[in-house]
Amino acid sequence: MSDVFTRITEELIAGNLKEVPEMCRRAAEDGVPAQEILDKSLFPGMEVVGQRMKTGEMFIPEVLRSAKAMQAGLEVLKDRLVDAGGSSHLGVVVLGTVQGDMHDIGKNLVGMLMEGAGFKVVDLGVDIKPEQFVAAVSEHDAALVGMSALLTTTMPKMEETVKALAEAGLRGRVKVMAGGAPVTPKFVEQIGADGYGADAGGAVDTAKQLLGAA
Ligand code: B1M
Repeated sequence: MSDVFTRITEELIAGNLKEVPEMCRRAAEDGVPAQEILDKSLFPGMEVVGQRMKTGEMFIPEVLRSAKAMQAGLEVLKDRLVDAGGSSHLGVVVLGTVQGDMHDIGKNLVGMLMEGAGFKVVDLGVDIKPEQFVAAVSEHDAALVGMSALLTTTMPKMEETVKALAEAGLRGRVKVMAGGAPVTPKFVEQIGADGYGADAGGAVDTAKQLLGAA
């Protein structure tokens, strides 16, 4: 089985948009749990891509292709990844990647699992300004804001968003959580947010705890 994982990882690094979803589908149909495919092939592949990006061995267009291949793999695994028991309505979550940041794969995964767990997810997308989060909370009567950031340079936008929600008088009725590779529990505490998610599964657990649904 490790052979299959290695091959998916290699195709992801190569940015093969056809092979990655196809191989994920076949592995899942052969009974490999979707989470295992993620953990043992897609995540490690993205790690390698990140390393090669850092050292200049891979350039943005190539990284983007790998990102698209990962997204295609996630789409195939989506139904198998989500918690089938999550049919109840646990509350509205406004989700987005903060201003200046275009990374959305992790945020999309968080959204998928939250939906599967029973939250209604309003995904605002990427590059979301504090005022857009504020407007969406009012518009959708959200109980929770979920912010994602992958760049150290965009992390301050998380604090600005928490402040903007407070200035709009919404902080009493909406919980705020944050996650993304550079985000830490300490940072979350410092900016006055309520919760942290290390990964997509952890994000769902935190969301449930914050909304008293755990
Ligand atoms: Co970018 N990039 N990137 N990139 N990119 C990183 C983040 C980087 C670490 C690469 C590196 O140098 N090693 C680096 C950041 C360095 C830093 O700030 N410390 C970096 C950089 C520098 C850049 C650019 C500045 C490069 C440039 O232009 N010179 C540029 C910035 C663009 C912008 O945003 N303004 C850029 C661009 C891009 C692409 C567009 C090419 C592409 C993004 C495509 C897309 O997302 N649609 C891209 C990619 C793919 C990456 C890496 C390789 C992979 C990110 C990813 O998708 N990981 C990344 C290196 C890496 O992470 N190893 C890198 C897989 C994903 C499932 O994990 O997003 O961490 P992740 O999500 C996890 C958790 O973090 C968590 O759960 C998820 C599932 O486990 N999580 C949450 C995420 N959000 C959460 C929210 C929660 C809770 C948990 O609650 C709400």
